[in-house]
Amino acid sequence: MTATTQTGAAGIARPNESGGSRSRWSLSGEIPPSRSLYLVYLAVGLLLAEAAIGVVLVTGGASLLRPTSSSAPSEVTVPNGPPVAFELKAFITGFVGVGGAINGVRDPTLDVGWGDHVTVTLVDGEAMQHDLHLDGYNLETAWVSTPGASTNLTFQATLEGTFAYYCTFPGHRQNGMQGALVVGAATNPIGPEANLTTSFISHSPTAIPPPITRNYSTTVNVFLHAIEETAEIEPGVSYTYWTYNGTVPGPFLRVRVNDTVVVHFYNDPSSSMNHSIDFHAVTGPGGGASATQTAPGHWSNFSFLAMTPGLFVYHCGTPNIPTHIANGMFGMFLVQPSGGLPPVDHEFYLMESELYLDWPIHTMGNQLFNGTALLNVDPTYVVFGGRYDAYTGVHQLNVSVNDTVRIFFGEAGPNLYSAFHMIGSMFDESWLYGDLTDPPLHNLQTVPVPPGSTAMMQFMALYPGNYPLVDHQIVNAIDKGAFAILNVTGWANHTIFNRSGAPIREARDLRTPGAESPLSGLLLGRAPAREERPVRG
Ligand SMILES: [Cu+2]
Repeated sequence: MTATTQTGAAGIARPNESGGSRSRWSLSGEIPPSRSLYLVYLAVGLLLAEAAIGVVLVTGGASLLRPTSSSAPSEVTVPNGPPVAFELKAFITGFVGVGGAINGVRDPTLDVGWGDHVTVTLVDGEAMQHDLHLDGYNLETAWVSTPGASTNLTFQATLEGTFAYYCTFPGHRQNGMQGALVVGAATNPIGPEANLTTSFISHSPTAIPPPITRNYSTTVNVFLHAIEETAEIEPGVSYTYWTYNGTVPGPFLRVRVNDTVVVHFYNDPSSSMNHSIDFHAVTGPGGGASATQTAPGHWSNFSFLAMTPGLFVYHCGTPNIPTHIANGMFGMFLVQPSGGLPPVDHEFYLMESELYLDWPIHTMGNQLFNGTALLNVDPTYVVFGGRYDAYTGVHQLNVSVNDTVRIFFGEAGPNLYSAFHMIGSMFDESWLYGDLTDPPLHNLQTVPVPPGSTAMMQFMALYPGNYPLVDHQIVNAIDKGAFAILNVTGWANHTIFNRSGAPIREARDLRTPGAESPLSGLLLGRAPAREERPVRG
C-alpha cells in the first residue's frame, strides 16, 4: 500500500501530441468528488446486478488500439534504457495520471523509449475493483479494490509500437478506462475502416407508427433490443454504435394517454456490456432503468401506465450513462393526448446527438470512443440520426407544395442543446419541451431543445426548393454534421418568392384569410390561426 497523491488540475498536454491533431483531446481534469461518488454508486449497483445474473469476466475482445509493430528486429540488440515510472489512479471513468507530465491527464499516453525499464503503478481511486492490462506485452496487474491500494507492472520496453492498456473488469474499458503505451517513435494512427454490420445506421425519419385514432385505452407491448452495430459515420469512417433495434435513434414508440405499456427489453448476447432503458414517459424509479439493467443475452420486462401525454425521450440508463447515450442509445416516445393530433400529410422523426471520438472529424478509418472528449464536451461530430449529414441526398425528406408537415424532434445530447431551425421558412406552430397539453407558439424561426427533451413543429410547405433543417448553433450544422434537407417540389408561386425582384401581390391570400389554417387550432381547439393574430410593424 502506498499513500495516494492528489492529482492536479487540468492543463497538461499529452506528451508527443503538442503539434498533432489529437492535441485537442489532451486536457483533462480530476473527477469532481460528487460526480465520482454518483458514478461509483451507479457502478456498484451495476456490478451487483451483473453478479446476480451470472456475468463472466470479459477480458478479451477486439483491441481498441492497434499495435503498429509487434517486435523489434531480432538482429538488433535492445538498448538498456533508463528506468521510467508512471502512476495511474483508477476510476470507473478512466485512469488519471499522477505526477510528472501526465499529472491530471485522463487516460494519458505513456511515452517511453525502446529499451526503457518501465514501472506502471496503479492506485485505486475509489472503492471499486480495478486492474490494468497491457496489450502486446500481455501483462496484467493484480486487482485493487480499496481507495489507495496499489499494485504495479515492471517490464523492459522491448517491443516498439503503440499498445493499449485498460481495466479488464466488465464494462470498465467501455466506460473509458483505456489508454496507450507508446514505445519508441510510434504514434497512434487510426485503424482501417472496420467491417460494417449495417449499411446505414440512421433511423428512417418516415418509419414511424401511424397516428392512433382509437378513443379508448389499451395495452401496448413495446420490444427493444440492445445491439451493437458497426456502420459508417460518413463514407470511409466507421464506428461501432450501441443501439436500440439496430438504428440511431431507436424506434419511435407511440401510445395513447392512459395506455398500459409493457416493455420487453433484450440485450443481445453479442453486446460488450449491460444496457437498460430510462423512459422519460415513465412515472417510476429511473424511468424503468432500475427494472431493466440487463446483461448480454438476457431479457427484462416491466410495465407502466402512460398517464402523462407528451413527446418524450428515452435513453440507456446504464453507467456510464453519457457514454451509452453518445454511442447511440436513445429514441423517442410519443404519448398521444386523448384528442389525438391533427391530421397532416407528413410526419418526420429526427434526433440530434453528439459523437466523441479519438481522431478529428473526417479522419478516414475506424473511429473510437474518447471519454476525455466527452468529459470536456468537445464533440467530434454533432449529428442527426447518428451520422454526418444523414438525411441528405437519397435520404433527404421529401414533401410537395401545400403539404402539411409535422416534425418530431429530440435532442439526445448527451450534453448539447439544439437550436433547431429550418433555413428558408418558419415553423407555423411549435410545441416546446415535449409539452402537447398547452397551446403552441407560432411562427418561430429557431426552437430551443435541451438535452433530454423534444419539440414538435408543424408547418405547410409553400414554395419549392431545398430547406435545410439544422442546429443553428451553426458550427454543429455546417461543420459537424447536424444537417438535413427537406425537399419541397411543386409549383413555384411567385407571389411568395420571386428571384426576378418583380412586385409581390396578394401573398397573404395564400393562407385563406379569415379562415383557420389547415393546422392551427386542431390539436387543442383553441390555438389561433396565423392570420388572426395581430401583425407587428
Ligand atoms: Cu446502454
